[in-house]
Amino acid sequence: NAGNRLQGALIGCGFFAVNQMHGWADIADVDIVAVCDRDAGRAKAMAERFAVARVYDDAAAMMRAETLDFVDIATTPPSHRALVELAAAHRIPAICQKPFAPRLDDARAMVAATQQAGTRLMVHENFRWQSAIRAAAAALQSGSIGRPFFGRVSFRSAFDVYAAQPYLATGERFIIEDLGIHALDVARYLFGDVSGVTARIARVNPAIRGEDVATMMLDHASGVTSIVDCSYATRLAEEHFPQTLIEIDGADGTIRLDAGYRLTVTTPGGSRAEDVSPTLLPWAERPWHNIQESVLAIQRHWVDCLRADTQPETSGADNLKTLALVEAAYLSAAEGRSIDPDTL
Ligand code: NAD
Ligand code: 89Y
Repeated sequence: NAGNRLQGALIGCGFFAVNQMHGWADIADVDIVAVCDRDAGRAKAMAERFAVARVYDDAAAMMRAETLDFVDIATTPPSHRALVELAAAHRIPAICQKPFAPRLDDARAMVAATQQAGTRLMVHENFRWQSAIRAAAAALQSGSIGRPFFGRVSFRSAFDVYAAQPYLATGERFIIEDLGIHALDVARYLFGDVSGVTARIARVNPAIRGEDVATMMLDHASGVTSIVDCSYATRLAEEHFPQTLIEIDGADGTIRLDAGYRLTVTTPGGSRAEDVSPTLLPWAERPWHNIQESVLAIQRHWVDCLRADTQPETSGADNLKTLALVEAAYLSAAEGRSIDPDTL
């Protein structure tokens, strides 16, 4: 196509997709040529807002009619499998929002379908792309704190997420599947593969159906033990939504990513504190700006991978390991024992 620009299409024009559309608008060599939502009014509104040429209420019709370099699936999980399989059938590379699928078996089938089609698949697992989290990872990888032995990835808030995402209040599963999944992925990103998960869950808010508190302990093959804890029932003096806080203890020092995007690295040579606040993109809205910046970062990564014909960091195959941690956590909480995610 003209000038080797990439032509993409958005599927699902709801709450979060607006960020993805802003992200695409910021990437010079991508054109979103069509948008689709089964609710035609939402698709039309998104097309008008972002000056998109064509509008569909049926993804299959869109994939038949358009010549696409990729589709960006921003629907809620129940539709993910059918849409990824549809893209694979049309040999169209696909990005799929997290949670990748409602269950591990669906996700495995989605990876198999894209592998058979020979098309790329990336899960929009964006938290590891937040600049503050990248800064903590770079400090760890520099080796300055020595061999890590303990980690904590923590997300505690009382922000009203149900207002913009009402479906979060009605599902049988809530915080591990929706938010803990990001924190579990960050733990994998920092400390590597996991051989054991022990979890406890609770529902504190009586107005929702699923769990809004989860405390998980992970055994990493690297020798690190990590705690991944998340809560939407934690009222603090200062609301930190949507910041992920990180603690890493190593043989020679420590790393702390504290509230307010303050990164402190302590080594035998002393302590160094740095402000690693995300860039406030022109379209961003506090407090969402760290997530919004990570949306642009992961979408740039996708374009780089398509251009170079390489696997994205959070490919479908990679994300099976994060989704296995979600399943392991629910099973551990239900049965009160530690679960090896490789047995699922
Ligand atoms: P939403 O309900 O606001 O929007 C989803 C849209 O998809 C709706 O307009 C719906 O009509 C449409 N849709 C559903 N099935 C469809 C189908 N088969 N074909 C076409 N359209 C279809 O949901 P949301 O809050 O925007 O969440 C969407 C996804 O984004 C979820 O998976 C959620 O977990 C994820 N999310 C990710 C982040 C992040 O930081 N990565 C943040 C928030 C939400
Ligand atoms: O859906 C969730 C996500 O992915 O990031 C925060 C969120 O919007 C609410 O928990």
